[in-house]
Amino acid sequence: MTNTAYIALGANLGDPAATVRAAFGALANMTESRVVHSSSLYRTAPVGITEQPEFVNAVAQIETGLAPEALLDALLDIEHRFGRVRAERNGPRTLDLDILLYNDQLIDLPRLTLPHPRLHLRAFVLQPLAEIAPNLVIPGRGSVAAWLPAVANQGIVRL
Ligand code: A4P
Ligand code: MG
Repeated sequence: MTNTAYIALGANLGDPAATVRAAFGALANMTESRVVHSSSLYRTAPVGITEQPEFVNAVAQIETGLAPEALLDALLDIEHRFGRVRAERNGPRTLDLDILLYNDQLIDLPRLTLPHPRLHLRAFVLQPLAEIAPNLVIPGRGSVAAWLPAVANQGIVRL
């Protein structure tokens, strides 16, 4: 379990807070993996399609023996178990799990981009990330803390 990864959790259908809490448990049960830090839950205004329910978002730091694509498969499997139906991009979802960072790897595959290409633009990712890893540097982009002021206008409340 020598790799460190950060996972973004998001939900805005059903009981999103309960879903995100249960999803932390599912991450902890992934093969060859353990959750090292869990952020607080945050209630966040929808970004992209704004005519949809508010989200609950959080971030987990994990240690894992899974390679990046195997980790993505494990996350997609958890999404399916939580009843995720993919309809419109950026639209409502029972559970969305994204890999934000995997060590300091840069990956550009059709099904996996690392670091997550939009993570530095979103308060719903940056704020929980800053809570559990204040000194984290996004490879190629600089520190999480340095990006926070740019998203200060995005609605986010710690639960
Ligand atoms: N994929 C590529 N890179 C990654 C990665 N680093 N981690 C691929 C996870 N998946 C990655 O994702 C589509 C495909 O992206 C996956 O099959 C995988 O192969 P998806 O989850 O089906 O689609 P999506 O999440 O709707 O699209 P996308 O582009 O991931 O959307 P975003 O940018 O993640 O935004 N507002 C608030 N407040 N909170 C939110 O959580 N989320 C979104 C989704 C929009 N607005 C939001 C929130
Ligand atoms: Mg996703």
